[in-house]
Amino acid sequence: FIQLDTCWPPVSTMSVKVNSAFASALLAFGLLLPCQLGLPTTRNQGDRLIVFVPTRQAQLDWLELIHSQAGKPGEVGENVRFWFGPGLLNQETIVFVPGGDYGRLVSAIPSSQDTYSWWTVQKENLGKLVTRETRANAVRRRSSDISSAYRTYQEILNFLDQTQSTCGSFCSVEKFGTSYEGRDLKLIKIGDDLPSKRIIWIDAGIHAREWIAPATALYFIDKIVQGYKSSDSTIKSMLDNFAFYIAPLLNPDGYVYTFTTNRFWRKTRSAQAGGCYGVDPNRNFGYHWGGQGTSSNPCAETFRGSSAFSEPETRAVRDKLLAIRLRTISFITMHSYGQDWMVPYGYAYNVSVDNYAQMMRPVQAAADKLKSLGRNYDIGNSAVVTYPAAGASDDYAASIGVPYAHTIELPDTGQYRFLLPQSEIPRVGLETLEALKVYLGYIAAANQPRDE
Ligand code: 0X9
Ligand code: ZN
Repeated sequence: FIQLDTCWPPVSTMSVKVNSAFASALLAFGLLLPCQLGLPTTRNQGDRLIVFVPTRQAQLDWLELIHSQAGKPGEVGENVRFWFGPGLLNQETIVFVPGGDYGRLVSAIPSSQDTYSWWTVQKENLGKLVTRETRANAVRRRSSDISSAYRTYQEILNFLDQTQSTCGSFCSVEKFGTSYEGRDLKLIKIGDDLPSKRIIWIDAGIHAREWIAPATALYFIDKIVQGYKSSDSTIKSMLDNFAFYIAPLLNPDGYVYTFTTNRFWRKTRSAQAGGCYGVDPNRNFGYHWGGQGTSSNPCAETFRGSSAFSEPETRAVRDKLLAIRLRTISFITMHSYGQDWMVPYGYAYNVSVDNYAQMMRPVQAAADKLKSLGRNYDIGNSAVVTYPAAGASDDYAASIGVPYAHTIELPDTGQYRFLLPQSEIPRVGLETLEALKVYLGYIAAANQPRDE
């Protein structure tokens, strides 16, 4: 099975349009490159995941040093990517190390003065796992059920259009912006879009590699529209109370890049100084922009951008939100992973929204529901539950007066991380929708437009 960095021949020059079943067979036998199907190429051979648990300040300092070296030519940390941390003493720091950088990094790790090691390799070869995911996805994506596979950007657009064409005046798709590379930012409105209807905003895919999030948003759209058509009583009452604005893919450029080039890409794809690409869109919103948990280094995973709202993707969300601000009762942004349902503010420790207790009531109910379905979620202030991170969209929504604002970190808690098997989509979709129903039941009472 040959591994190439680019598709060859390019898809556009392939004269016959391949039948997808036939293509899957070719793919399974290694005769067709995954990228020719618009799927991720087999990269990441030898890439590893290392888990560090610093128990001493010197170890934490060293992790900070490596973290600061992102993109710096010749430095040990040049190509190392921090998936979590560095945070506090005794907290896990999860580090992605490309195969070619592993030896250099390992010889630089300060040795532990303890009898046990302070780091372990958790995944020996991410390439093997990415290849496995790619093949599985190629086989199952033929199903017309939207939730049978992780969908491509184009499939997501097609699904939105198809949904709109079957639901009449009851839903409508709106383009609310354009990404840096020129892709559509779309949302679907479901339910009567009357000025008197409070809006539930749900978005996903602001971070490119968190594939379960857009998949869950698509599951919601599918089930809410189906439920309406079949007169499902719970869905009907949800739609009596609220209009849903669901934007399943806020960062299409990054998402496409995770299919074609780098499965673990997080940011947008805008060109930055020093030859690096992308801004962390969840550090680019204009509330305490540039604060804790953000980086000024364009090569870092948490690069905040050159200014607040420097990115077209975050500007589009801001402008849409400002336009519907007074009608919006809840803002929910879906990410992965971690199984957390969080409440602002998260720009620092020890800051909170005034109505924290009120916001936590439906969240507690949602977490109880998830628990009854066998899934444990952590709930609470986002800085406490994860880490301080300024310039995130949940904080921004709360700052403009949206009464409920949450980041949800979908499954899992660290077994598969971003590579959650697609066979999990229906379960995650179902349990999250059940939790959302309970959550919405609690806030339906506050169903009056704000007058400001
Ligand atoms: O770091 C983030 O942007 C989110 N976690 S993720 O692993 N999906 O990247 C958490 C954001 C939580 N919200 C705030 N800290 N405001
Ligand atoms: Zn995320």
